[in-house]
Amino acid sequence: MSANTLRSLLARHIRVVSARSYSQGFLVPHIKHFNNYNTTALPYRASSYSSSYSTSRTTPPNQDVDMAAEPTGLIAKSGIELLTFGTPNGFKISILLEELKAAYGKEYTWQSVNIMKNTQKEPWFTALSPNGRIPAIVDHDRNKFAVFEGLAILNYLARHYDPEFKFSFPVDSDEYSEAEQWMAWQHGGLGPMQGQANHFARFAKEKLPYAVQRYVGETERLYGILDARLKTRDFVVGGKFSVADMSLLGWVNMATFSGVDMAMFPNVQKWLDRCLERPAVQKGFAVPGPNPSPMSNAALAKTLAEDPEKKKAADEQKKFVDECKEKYGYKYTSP
Ligand SMILES: N[C@@H](CCC(=O)N[C@@H](CS)C(=O)NCC(=O)O)C(=O)O
Repeated sequence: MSANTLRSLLARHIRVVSARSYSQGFLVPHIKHFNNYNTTALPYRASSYSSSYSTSRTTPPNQDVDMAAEPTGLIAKSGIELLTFGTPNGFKISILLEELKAAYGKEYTWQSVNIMKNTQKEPWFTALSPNGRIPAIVDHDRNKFAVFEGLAILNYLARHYDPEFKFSFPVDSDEYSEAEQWMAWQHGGLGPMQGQANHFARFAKEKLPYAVQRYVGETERLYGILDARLKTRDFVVGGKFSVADMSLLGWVNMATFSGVDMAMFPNVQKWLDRCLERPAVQKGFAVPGPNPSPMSNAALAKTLAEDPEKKKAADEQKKFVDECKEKYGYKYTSP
């Protein structure tokens, strides 16, 4: 088969997959639960962006891969292979890989693992990523060494593939420790809290006011911490765009969806704008695509400006969250 024929066949497959795969929203723990979620309160139709995602992979040459199917195993023979999905935790890694590509010419391969189809629970995947969640990487050049958990992946990639510390810090420097602290804070705080805010305020079948105000409130508190950190800095650590920023970017880029009012956090907003100016960040957000994601702050703002019905739904959602806060006497405080 000629390269051109193969290319056109793959393109056709990609379109077929795009139309089929992303028919429901993401950030949903298990597909079997999703059918119960009430998506009418969402400021967009969950099915409205089904055609714009791609499950295509950056396929290394001479590989025979069925592009129409969900991944069933690794496809690369060399370099880094990223197993990901269009979520805040997935973006952390595609952003660093795009930065490494731009800075050092390091190529990588990615596969889209549809978490709504529970592909991340398949034995081949959990053999690489025991927690059954994306993201995960495999380093084919280092004996297929597999790494799971965003923080560990970012640090692994930085250790092995950022020799000039363009996006990281020498291991014995104080900045290394600072970056580690903020990345741990993201893993133990901002990510889980914002994830639960999404779950209870957006997706849960049962709307529990206590849980809604608890998680949206705690998320706001954490944004206050980040805002204070960024008051005197352009980036989270060491005056340069680093793994510490990457670990947070995907989450902050969808803060509005989670019920966070970005106007309360001007330093975070300026930092986000600064990061989004980087071409590699834009490319990272496009894996697996689309970019901007329908849940990003920018896409949501556009949707709400254009669609009065969705604006109405969003206003109702905000009113609901405010009522939950009032019911339990929640007041925003952040040191
Ligand atoms: N602490 C992990 C969190 C990973 C995570 O929660 N991934 C989500 C997507 S953002 C996932 O795979 N969800 C599917 C599931 O729960 O089965 C990290 O930062 O890598």
